[in-house]
Amino acid sequence: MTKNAPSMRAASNRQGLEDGDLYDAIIVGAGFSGLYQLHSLRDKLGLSAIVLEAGDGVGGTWYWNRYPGARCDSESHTYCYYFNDDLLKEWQWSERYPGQAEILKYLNFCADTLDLRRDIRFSQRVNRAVWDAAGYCWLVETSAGLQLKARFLITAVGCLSSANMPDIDGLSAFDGAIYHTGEWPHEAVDFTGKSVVVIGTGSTGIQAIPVIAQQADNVVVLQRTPNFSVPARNGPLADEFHQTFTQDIDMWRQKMRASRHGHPWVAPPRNLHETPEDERNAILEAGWQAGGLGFRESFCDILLDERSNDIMSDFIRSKIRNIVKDPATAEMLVPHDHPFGTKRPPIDTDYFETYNRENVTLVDIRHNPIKAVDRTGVCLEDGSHIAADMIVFATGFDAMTGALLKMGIVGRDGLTLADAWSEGPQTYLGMATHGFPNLFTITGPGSPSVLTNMPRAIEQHIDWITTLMSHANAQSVTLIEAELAAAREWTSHVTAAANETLLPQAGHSWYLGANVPGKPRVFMPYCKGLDVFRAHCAQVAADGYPGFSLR
Ligand code: NA7
Repeated sequence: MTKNAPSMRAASNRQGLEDGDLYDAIIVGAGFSGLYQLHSLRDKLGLSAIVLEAGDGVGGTWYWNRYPGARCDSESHTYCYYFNDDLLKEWQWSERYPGQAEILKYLNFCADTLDLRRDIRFSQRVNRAVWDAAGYCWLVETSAGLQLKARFLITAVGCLSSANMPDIDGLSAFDGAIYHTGEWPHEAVDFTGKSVVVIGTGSTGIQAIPVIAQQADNVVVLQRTPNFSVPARNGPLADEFHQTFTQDIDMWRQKMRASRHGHPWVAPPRNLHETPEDERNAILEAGWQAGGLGFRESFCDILLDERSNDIMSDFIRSKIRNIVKDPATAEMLVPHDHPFGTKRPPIDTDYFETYNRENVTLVDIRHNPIKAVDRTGVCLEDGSHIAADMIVFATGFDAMTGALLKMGIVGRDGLTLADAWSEGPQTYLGMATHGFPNLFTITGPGSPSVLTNMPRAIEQHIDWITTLMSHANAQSVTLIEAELAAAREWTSHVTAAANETLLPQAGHSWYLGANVPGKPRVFMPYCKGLDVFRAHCAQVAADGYPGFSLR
């Protein structure tokens, strides 16, 4: 143990900490990650931990993203905690894919069942966190003026939580209402009788546009890049589903553990381009009819072999042309600048069908960009004007690093996280950064995160971090820091892994940070698979944590 460093607190004396006292851990964020991390540290290790949350309720992503049509792309019975069978048995999902309100309710149920609220401070946005080398602790401040200190700082801020709002001339002069899907109001937004402009056709726009179109007077979609999308085939789940599921929880758990993405399926070992045409067409059609993210996994080489990807991409293109009745609109919707799956693949409910509605118009802003917004609508470069009562920005997020960099994190010797990552994030296993002792980033850049069914990646990270903290406690280790060489090597490996695939071919994807002006272009998520990553992390633990300095 480092001389004079405080040791971790035992369960028996963690009660009744005051604000000036030293916590074992401050966790930032009360979504899926923060809740489970609190439970793990407090209830499994008996440490003193507190969660600071910017919102006034739990839920994280699902607290903020309340836009019309907000729904998870993972199937309900897989998009939940698996660390506790009782939670799985007690909670019954109503649809194949859970909607935002239901997920939020689920996370509130978990927070209540596990009695987590008493250790969460709401309406506390962390805006500064400084490593105090003399005190061996993190000093954390919130915008509400709260100051706390803790030996460990654990970020549980999600990968997609910092809204990306384009800087458009004249936006503040707009007389109507402006919304960003990632910061949606808590009260219902009524589109009845309104002219609505939607900007963005990523997963979010693809979910929101069909729902808004059902209510609004007219909708104009401003599309910069056409996107692939596969039908979700959402629907209600029968009661029998829950009964059958709860009898076989372990089977589902094992299926997800065996999978690259943490979903309960594994791509069969068949290459698309080598499969005879009749056979592959039948497989693709069956996958399309089944719907969801499993479509991509009907063959194993979609992200590895351009020939196979071309066939799958063409299959989707032909579906778009079949669904959309107006040929000019259909052509505008057909993706042409990236292979399928190299951007986050959306799944939808009636997205392409929505363009057959009389009240929906698609406008290509790739060739005719937005020039400005004025009092009454959006002006395009060619001088045309689109009148609007409301503008909905479905323009995504400063993904994976945005929320972390906004927290004002300063590590050893005054090094800011922004400086440490000025050329792109450099982490060891996505969880630790050299120069930032006792800081863990759950599903940080360099981990599988957004390429997976998130709760599976979250549980893997938290279990691993919790085991490491337990090990540190047992060994009287008070400082844990990623070594520079290990972080460099891991980050190079993350890049090399991406370069073995087609993923970097989507040059404008947020996986690369390309959606935010000035952001370094680095492929951030680790793409070898959650199964491979889990095994690697387990080996690091078994070997005594090489790559970490434990003092
Ligand atoms: P995405 O996937 O980043 O999509 C954002 C969309 O907004 C995309 O179509 C962008 O076009 C468009 N965009 C972004 N900035 C602009 C500007 N300045 N002008 C016009 N259009 C713009 O975000 P989502 O919220 O849809 O999805 C994020 C993740 O959340 C999703 O993958 C799920 O994991 C949940 P572009 O393609 O960049 O040309």
